[in-house]
Amino acid sequence: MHLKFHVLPFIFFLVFILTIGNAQDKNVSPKRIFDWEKEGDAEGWTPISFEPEKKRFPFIRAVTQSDKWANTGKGSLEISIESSETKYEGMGRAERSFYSKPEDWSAYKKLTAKFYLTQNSIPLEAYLAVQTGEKWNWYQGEPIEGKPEKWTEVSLDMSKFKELDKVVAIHFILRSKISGFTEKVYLDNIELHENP
Ligand SMILES: [Ca+2]
Repeated sequence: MHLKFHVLPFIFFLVFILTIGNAQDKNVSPKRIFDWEKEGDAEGWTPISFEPEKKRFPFIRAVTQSDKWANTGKGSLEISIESSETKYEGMGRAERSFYSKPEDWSAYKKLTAKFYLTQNSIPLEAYLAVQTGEKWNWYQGEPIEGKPEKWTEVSLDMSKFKELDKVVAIHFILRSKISGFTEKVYLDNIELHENP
């Protein structure tokens, strides 16, 4: 009979630990929102479309679904850069807009994506940006340097963003110190995370 009183608290403790463990498992699994697995489907992504900003981010000329490289599955988004040989162009932007139907990301605190540079790629940095609300609040992350023949993660801490329940656009931005080149960069596995 005595044994019962010693064993019971232990069992409660065990159940408590298992419950906590399960809850954490649920929190850490991210939600994948873009992975470009369907042939010919760019999943709504385009080169920059907002006319007034094109001067600032000119050098991404085309985006297309591709099976050449992949971080998840078989496909990714191929981003084609063509920077001017006659004037300096340091940045380019690919984007997916939700203006017609804003996305609710209020349950998430971090956005991540992976990008791939080809073997002889010129040095390129990448960062993510998100726009929210009717006033198109702009939030951007820190630029990360890519590595040739490697997938590099770029991330954006969204924990302090306003109007995250009305996300109107997501941007992938590339920048370069030199100009006058053509290059292809691959983007894949964009995920939302509940934890920052
Ligand atoms: Ca993929």
